[in-house]
Order: sequence, then C-alpha cells, then structure tokens
Amino acid sequence: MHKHVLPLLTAALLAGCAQKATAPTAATPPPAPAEPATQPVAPTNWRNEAEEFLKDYSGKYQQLYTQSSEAEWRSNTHIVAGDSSNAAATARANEALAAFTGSTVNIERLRQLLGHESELTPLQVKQLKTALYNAAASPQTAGDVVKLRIKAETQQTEKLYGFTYKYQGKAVTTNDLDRVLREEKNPQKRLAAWEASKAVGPTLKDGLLNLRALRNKVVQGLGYPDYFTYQASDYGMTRQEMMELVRKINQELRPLYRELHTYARYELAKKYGAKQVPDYLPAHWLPNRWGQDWSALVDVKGLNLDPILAKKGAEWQVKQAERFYQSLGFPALPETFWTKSSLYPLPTGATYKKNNHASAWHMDLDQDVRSLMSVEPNTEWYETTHHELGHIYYYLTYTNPDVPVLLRGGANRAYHEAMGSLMGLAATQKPFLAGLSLVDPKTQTNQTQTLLKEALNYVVFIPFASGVMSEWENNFYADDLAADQLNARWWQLAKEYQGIVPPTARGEQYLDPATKTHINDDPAQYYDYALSYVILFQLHDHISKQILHQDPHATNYYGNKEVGQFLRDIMYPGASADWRALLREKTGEDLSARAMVDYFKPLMTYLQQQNKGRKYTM
Ligand code: X8Z
Ligand code: ZN
Repeated sequence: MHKHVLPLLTAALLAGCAQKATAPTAATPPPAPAEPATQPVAPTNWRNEAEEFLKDYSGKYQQLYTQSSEAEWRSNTHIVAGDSSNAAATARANEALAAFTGSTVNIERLRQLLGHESELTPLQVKQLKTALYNAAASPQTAGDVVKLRIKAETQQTEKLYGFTYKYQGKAVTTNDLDRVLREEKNPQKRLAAWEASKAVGPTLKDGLLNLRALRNKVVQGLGYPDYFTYQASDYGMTRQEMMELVRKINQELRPLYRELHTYARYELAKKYGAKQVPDYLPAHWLPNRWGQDWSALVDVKGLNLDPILAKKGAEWQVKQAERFYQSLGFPALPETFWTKSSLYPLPTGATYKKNNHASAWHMDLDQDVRSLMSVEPNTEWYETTHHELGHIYYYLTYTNPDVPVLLRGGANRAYHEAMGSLMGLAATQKPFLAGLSLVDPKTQTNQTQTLLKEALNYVVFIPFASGVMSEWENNFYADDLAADQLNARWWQLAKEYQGIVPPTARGEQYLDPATKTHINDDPAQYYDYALSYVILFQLHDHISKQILHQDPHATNYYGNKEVGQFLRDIMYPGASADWRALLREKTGEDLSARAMVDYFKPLMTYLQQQNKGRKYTM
C-alpha cells in the first residue's frame, strides 16, 4: 500500500490537452439601455463555474488532506499502548477532511456541474468525478456512520501495529519472525514462529467485522452496493469485471504455478526430512507468513545479495535506490524526505511501536514526501526500498503545473504499485549488479536457477493476490461472508489457489486473514498488486526489447536516460491519464499477462523435467 493516493474515476479524457476555461472578454461594453427593460439572463458559463469551484475546493482539500496526513503519520509512527491522544487527534483531522469531502453542499454542487459535462473540459470533468468518488467514502448524509468508521479504523491500526509478538518467550518484531521463516531449518521452530505471527488475528476480529459493516454502509450512501464495488469503480470497472480479470490472470499463470507447487513440495519434504511428500504445502514450511513469496527458498550461487547487503548496511540500500532513480534522470529526493521519513526499525527499548509494513506518503500533495519502513539489510528490504521509492518518484513527477491537486494519483492504483516493483526487479538482475560491482561479472551463474528464484517471487504471488486475497475480500464485503466462516473460507481459498494448508487445525477462534495488514487498513484493493505485476512485466518487456535491446532476463537499466524518460512520461500525467489508453500508447498492448507468461516460459520445460514422475495435486 502507498498511503493516500487519490482515487481516479474513469472518464474519456485527453491528457495534456487542458483547455483554458476563461470566457472570451468583450472588447467594448454594450451601451446601457436607454430605459429599464427585462434583461435577458446571461447564460451560465459552466466552465467558469467549474473552474472557480475547483479552485476553492482544491485549496481547502489540500489543506485538510495535509492535516489528516500529519495526524495519520503520527498515529502510524508513534504507537503508545494506552495513550489515546494520537487517536483522538487523528480522528479529529480525518473527520474534518471527511466533513468537507462528503458535505452535502459540495456533493450537490459537484452533481450540478457534472450535469453540464459536455460544456466542461475533460480535465474539469475528471476532477469533479474524483471529488465525487472521494465523497462516497464519507457522505454527510451518513455522518454518524462516517465518524464511527474513522474511529474504528484508527483503533484497528493501533491494535494491529501495537501488538507484541512473542517467540520463544521473548517479544519480537515481524522482521524477526520473517527471518526465522526465511532461514530456520528446524520444523518445530518454524511452526512456533508461524503460529506467533498469527497471534494478532483474534484481537482484530470484532474490529474487522465492525469495519465491514461501516465501510459498506458509508459507500451505500452514494449508491454503491458494497465497499468492494466502490474500490473496483476506481478502475472504471464493476466488481464482476474486476473479479473476471483477476481470475483470468490467475488462470494464465496457473500451469506454471502448478509446476512450482509440485517442485516445492518435493524439495521442501527433502529439506525438512518429511517421510512423505504432502499433497499440499504446510504453511509453516514456506519462507513468508502468507506463502506469498517463496524466493528465499533458492540461493543462486554468485548472485546471493544477502551477504553483500549485510556488509553495506540498511542506509546504503535506501541511498542506492535513490542513486538508481537519479541515474535515470530523476531528481535527488527532497531533503525533508531524509529528515521526516521513518525508514528503519525502532531502536531496541523504544517505548513506542510503529507500523511494521512499508508505505510511501504524499503528505501535502506537494513536495513533502515520506516513507515509513523498517529497512534491514537483506534482499527483501532491498526490493521493498525500490518499491517505495517508486511511489515517491511517482508523487514527485505528477506534482507539476499540468496536474491539478485532485488528480495527483496514479493512472490507476496498480500503476502506482508497478513502478517501484519494476525497479526492484531491474535492480536484482545480474548485468545491473555487475555494472555496480556488486557481483563479479566473471562468475558463472545459473540462469535457470535465477529464473526459478524470480518465479518463486513474482509467479507465486499471483494466486495469493488475485486468488486468496481478492476472493476473500469479495466474499467478505459483497457476499456478506458469515462471521463464523471467516477463517474456514480463508483456508479453503488458500488450498484451492495456493495449494497451501495450515500446519494444524485453524478454527474460527483464529482470524488468519487479519494478520495480513491490507485486510485491515487497505481494504478491498489487494488485486492492485496482482495487476501491478502484470503491468510491470509489460513495461519491462517493452523497456528491454524496444529501448535497451537487451534480453528481458538480463538487463541493466542503470544510467539509461531513455528508460527514465519512458517512466517519467507514464508518471507525469498522474490520474489525468486514461490508464487503458496510456498502456496501449506506451507498450502497444492492452492489460495482459502475455509478457509475464513469456518471461517465465523457459522455466516450464525445466520444471516439467524436474517434476517427471512426481504426483501433481493441483
Ligand atoms: O504492501 C506492499 C507494499 C506497500 S507500498 C510494500 N506490497 C504487497 C505486500 O507486501 O503484500 C508490495 C508487494 C505486495
Ligand atoms: Zn506499494
């Protein structure tokens, strides 16, 4: 998740063709009539009306938005058990923003102006629709429910990130638990770490059920049937269309996933000394709390970044990511990024906690950009650092005179997630690493193992994101999933899509989906990430072949200004661009898993050979 990216509503619009909305001025005023007559009423100039309204609205919006961001920032970086002052301040700031965006006066005015759509500029229409979309998250007509939602969201955040995880009798961080899951070979210890990571779930159950009701009720105020539909509408899609799209993506990658799944079952059974190869993967065997990334299973000789990064340190990773963006022609990060961000884990003994998940913030919709991370020097954080800076550079690039405040968001939410992940992929390829002397270019490295490691990251993610997460949240928000079926449904989906089962029975006293932060604080949007991977491979395919003329599996973007220009062109218009048109214009293709499937094709043959004679269970 990146925080606070403004939503986008679709509207056919020509980006970069903002017409001036000023009315032609008459050269000489007409002579005054000799005698008072019934004056014909001048026809309303709707462009002028819209321009004036948007100017006022945007100014006020930006101000309230900044105050809300500041309060949220504090609530996510200084969590003190039992201290309610942050929560109260955040609720106040969010209520003020909500009261403004959802005010009946504003909504009526927006509707009135949009009633004259054909007389307005496309850019105006797009801004007005965005404002109306924002209004649906907090309509004044549902004022009490909005207040309750705001309060419940702040409380849920505090519970989630204020939680103390315990492993082997000691308080630990999620970074600690992740390390155990990546490195520990003893299955009993793995099981203990996995269970420890799920301990927060039950504490979030009442809050999540409450939030479902409130989120649904709030958007129903402006006519959306449920919260999932509301979020999908940001892409100009219905809930059904979104589900069809993610199911299709999942199907296209399923044959490869099936091979990876079979391969992993046999390899892990060997690794953990299991007498029998299980039909489904026990969740605690995998190097990630949700089984969404298995890349730590493979160590490619000569390309293992962990020891190199450990020597360089956490700070180096963030600086290195900045250097990479700068090498493409992006500017240095503003000084305040470094002074105001919260980039590293809290010191041991800190009396407060912080949000343990990475995010990027556009605090004032202007130059105040920050990231909230807990960077440690390892491959996972190296990629995440590139991911977050992708959001930051997107913010900075669409903060320009051609993009009004209300449209400072991604072409769609998935684009926003794609940029930095693309850079994360680029920053792990061998020619890139060799160019920076991080690895020895003369060392032979195994290409198949490299591709396998990448597949265990990018391909393995798809059934989790487009399958488990999206299906569960669709059921939760739109199908009113029963309160006594929440965990059962989660594991049913994990088995069906990921081929993963819980190590021991996980009854309804647990709430394993709620251990995924997005379920609580980035609701009904996780397909963004599945779509972002699809888009990133489309962009990478184009960049490799058309700009760099390099094999997509072995590229070096570093220092290439043309690549930078290509990315900046995508970022520049922000949400004033039509995301479909933009993709077609930039890659010549519609949204499709074609490039991603192509990229991993060479791996199919290898895996089929490895899996010969093995039992497939998916
Ligand atoms: O949540 C994120 C980002 C948020 S800005 C770090 N990601 C997903 C996740 O961690 O579940 C990035 C990829 C998947
Ligand atoms: Zn992100």
